Amino acid sequence: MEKIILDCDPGHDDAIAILLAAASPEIDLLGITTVAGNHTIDNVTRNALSVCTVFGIQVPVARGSEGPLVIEQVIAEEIHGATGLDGPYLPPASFDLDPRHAVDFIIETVMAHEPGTVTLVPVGPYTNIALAARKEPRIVERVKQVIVMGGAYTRGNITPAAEFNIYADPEAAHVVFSAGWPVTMIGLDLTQHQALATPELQERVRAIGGDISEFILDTWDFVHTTHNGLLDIPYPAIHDACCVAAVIDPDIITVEKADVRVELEGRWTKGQTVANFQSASGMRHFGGSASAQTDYRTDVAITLDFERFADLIVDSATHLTNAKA
Ligand code: PIR
Ligand code: CA
Repeated sequence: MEKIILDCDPGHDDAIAILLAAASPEIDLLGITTVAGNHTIDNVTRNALSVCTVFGIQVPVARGSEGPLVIEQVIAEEIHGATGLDGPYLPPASFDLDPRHAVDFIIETVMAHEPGTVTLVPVGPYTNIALAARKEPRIVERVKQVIVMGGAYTRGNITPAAEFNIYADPEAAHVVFSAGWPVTMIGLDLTQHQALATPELQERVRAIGGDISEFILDTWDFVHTTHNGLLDIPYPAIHDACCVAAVIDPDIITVEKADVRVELEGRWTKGQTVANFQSASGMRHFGGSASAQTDYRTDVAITLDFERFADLIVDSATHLTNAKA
């Protein structure tokens, strides 16, 4: 079993990431940490507890950072609504928050497990992860890997160049990409163009029946209406669950190595992830010279095995529906 901490800002697609993490036999979900992103920390934390309640699961949930490290807070209310998870019915929480701050939860959990065994899965802005790496640098060596949802090497969703999780806290993203731990970047190139809730997938979820099935369909119905006019995609994107799917089955994605840098100052490109896939030394790499430069090697996700991904969602929803009955 792969041990993970899911750091999230639920968030419609974050809820599907929680579903996969909680239901899959391949995953040991050590805890959920929350971060301000899609909405305020109060709302996303309340949503995380509600989502767990709907799914009939109980894991430690620790509340995290209220806002980005340096810039002013940006939220994605135009996509996720006034609660951050508008659409489905959100029941009151059936259990209490973990008393620790998310940053301390991450540090204590990573340090309490064997080196090389805990995977961090940040699917909101990376504020908590960056703070944890700064507060306890030993976690950088100790975690197994970091599989992030965020960035894009083709096009953005919040600006032409930038993806929301990076744009909402670019300095935190810089810390995560440059820390030295193994990073896999699952960006919009994959999540917004290959991981969509197609009519076929929606029908398979509908066929399960029950309140978990209804909840999932309601999340997709809501973002389908808010995507309209904002994004040129035909069906709701299931961004965050792609990272959990890649923990369950690394072969579900293909990756290519690149040196990924976060644009912190661009006029049109702030928050862009600039990915250098080129390794030949003739090119002027970052820093303008071909030599004597740090090379941050990131595994950048390129393609998704969508059929396998869809099966994981249907299997997870079926499993939790049966467990709840
Ligand atoms: C933000 C998101 C999704 C769509 C828009 N337009 C804005 C959230 C998702 O939860 C995901 O983690 C990431 N941020 C995708 O940019
Ligand atoms: Ca998210």
